[in-house]
Amino acid sequence: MGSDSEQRLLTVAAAQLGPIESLTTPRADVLARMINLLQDASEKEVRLVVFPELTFTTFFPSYIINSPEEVAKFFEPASPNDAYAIINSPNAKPVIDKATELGIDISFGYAERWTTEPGKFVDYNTAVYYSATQRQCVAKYRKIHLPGRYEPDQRPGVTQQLEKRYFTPGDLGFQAFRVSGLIDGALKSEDAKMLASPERTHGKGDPILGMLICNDRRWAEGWRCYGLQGVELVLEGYNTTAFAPQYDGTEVEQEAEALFHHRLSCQAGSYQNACYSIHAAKAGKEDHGSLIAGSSIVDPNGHIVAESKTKGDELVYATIDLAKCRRGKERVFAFDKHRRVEHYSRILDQVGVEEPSLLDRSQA
Ligand code: CDV
Repeated sequence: MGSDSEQRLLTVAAAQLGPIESLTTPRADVLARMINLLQDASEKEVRLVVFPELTFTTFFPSYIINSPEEVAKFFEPASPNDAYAIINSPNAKPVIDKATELGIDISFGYAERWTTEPGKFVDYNTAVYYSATQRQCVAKYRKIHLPGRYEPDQRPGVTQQLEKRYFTPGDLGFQAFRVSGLIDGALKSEDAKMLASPERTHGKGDPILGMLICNDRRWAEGWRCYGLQGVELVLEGYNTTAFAPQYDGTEVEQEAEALFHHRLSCQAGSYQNACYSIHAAKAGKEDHGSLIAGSSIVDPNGHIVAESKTKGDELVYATIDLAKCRRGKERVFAFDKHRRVEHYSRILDQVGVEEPSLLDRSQA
């Protein structure tokens, strides 16, 4: 007998993008490809589409760009006066308009230039969630675990990863959010007032979502922050290097290993937090190197329910039942019953590794 009797069905998709070849690939080309994927999603009755990290451009942090004017071309302006300016940017608006017309919610990544006062800005690697029914963005996430380095690797022929040069770590934390309009009959706060115990609302309201960006999916800490808010669906876009000549292994070996670690992270994160997750790649050979595919939808038991078959533009979709999150949340990962926070202080107090002291020879 499961506790997941009442279905909460939702058709969702990862919109994998094939390569965006170079720094000068026209945005209009990318927008047209995204619109095609949305059209495809509409024909499949998809309600929510996730696009990759830095959706609109090639993965520019793989390039050494020294001119601030050139760097600025990759960023979208935002400010406290208009935190979601992206939706009116000509660089994104055609996609927003299409999503609104089709009634499909979308999440996508972009480079955000946050200006607090003239001349002062902070650059983030950002994702937003746009609700088609509400005609507005309802959530923003800024990438927290930035990989790579600030100074370029000077060895000839290497694949660069310069996210620490172009972005500041996100400052918004892992804030879960609910989205209306996705699940029929969702319990609302007014209804809950009639219930004796607040826990009886768990798993019955509008879906609880969280966003991660690429490297974040490898870090259990972010997943667990969402898990502790009852997350049911994690959205994640990525650009993951398939091959870098400076590392060991042939192209085939490195790509297989990168895909293995990608799947391992997504499947473990979903299982250990009893949630679904959607993962959208930018894939294939761009000018700076190659990126893995492997866009997928993962269920709360850690199984991949749909996965991309190509390295090109591809819609990976599935109808999921959010009620299936309840079993994990109420049994193995019933956090309120089983977590032992008195032993977890190291996770907050310590950043790097502190090994136990070396042993004496006498202890050999
Ligand atoms: N864009 C990324 O965050 N890429 C990292 C690589 C550099 C490890 C990733 O986790 O896929």
